[in-house]
Amino acid sequence: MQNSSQPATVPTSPAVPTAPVLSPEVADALATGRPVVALESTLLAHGLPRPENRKAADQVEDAVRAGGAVPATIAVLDGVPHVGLTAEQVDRVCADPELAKLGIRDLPIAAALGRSGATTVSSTALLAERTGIGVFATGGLGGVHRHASDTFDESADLTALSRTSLVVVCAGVKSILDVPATLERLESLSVTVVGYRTTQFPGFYVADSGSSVDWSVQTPAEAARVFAARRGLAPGAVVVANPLPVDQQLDAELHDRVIADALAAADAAGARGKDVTPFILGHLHEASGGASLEVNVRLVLRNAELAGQIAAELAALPR
Ligand code: PSU
Ligand code: MN
Repeated sequence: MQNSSQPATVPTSPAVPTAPVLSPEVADALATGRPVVALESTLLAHGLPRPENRKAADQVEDAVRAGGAVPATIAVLDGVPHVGLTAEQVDRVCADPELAKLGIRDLPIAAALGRSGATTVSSTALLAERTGIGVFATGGLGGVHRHASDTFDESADLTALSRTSLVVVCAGVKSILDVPATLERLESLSVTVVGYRTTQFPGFYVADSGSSVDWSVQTPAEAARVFAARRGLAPGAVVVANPLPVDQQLDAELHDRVIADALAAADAAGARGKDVTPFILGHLHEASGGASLEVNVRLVLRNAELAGQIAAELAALPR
């Protein structure tokens, strides 16, 4: 992985190749053992509005660099998974309103039919791991939706993280979800979860979700060591939950009000399946007058920088 002298070679089918194409910068960094951080594209294409998403895409990559690592934004273009995008490729991801949202189960269809799409936490984690990238930054994980006992709506992110070996830096799970139920599922799935300098589990737009976790790490080096140990023991992810500082969070009263509105609107509109999360996030950004958008971008940038620091520590560990 990060300290090997060659980029990872991944199995691929001669009938329909699925091996990711690496940008020259990412390929070089992996070949020379320099730190790399994977970034997902669904949060750009489906989580943030156009045209603000395009600026955010550059800012997130800059934040990874500020943390000390090479950014590798991941998306599928014309059937080919790309790890590390050119500016034109990022333009495509951010501009196309028809771009698909691809979880792991959608990747073979995109590959076989030559389709394009943004990758979620689940599919980004899979492609990152196959490429030999050990650290991934996002905003908030998908999880168990409220009323999931009726709808069975639980994000594929959770099961993906149970079998994918990498560090995921996030601000908890999106606060539109059932956070306690999501933490229970992460426990059942044996996903390692640590708070970053806190044992209060972050609430995405707000510092504290009201749920706690058992463990915290104090430094990027500690997070890297936890992952090194996890990798030595069993496949699966280490979630590093990085809260916003209280003075940077979304106003708590506004938060509760707009989330209740957004959930009701999603219900009324009959949003289903993978449209639920983008619908609710879009509604929130409008209903909060852009306040939730600003906070969403801010937390992603903080996660990207911390991920860069963790990747740098990981690259410095002996393999
Ligand atoms: N983080 C954000 N915004 C987002 C997401 C994460 O700040 O839009 C995306 C991720 O791609 C995650 C997806 O995988 O939301 C979850 O979608 P679903 O609930 O349909 O699994
Ligand atoms: Mn879902």
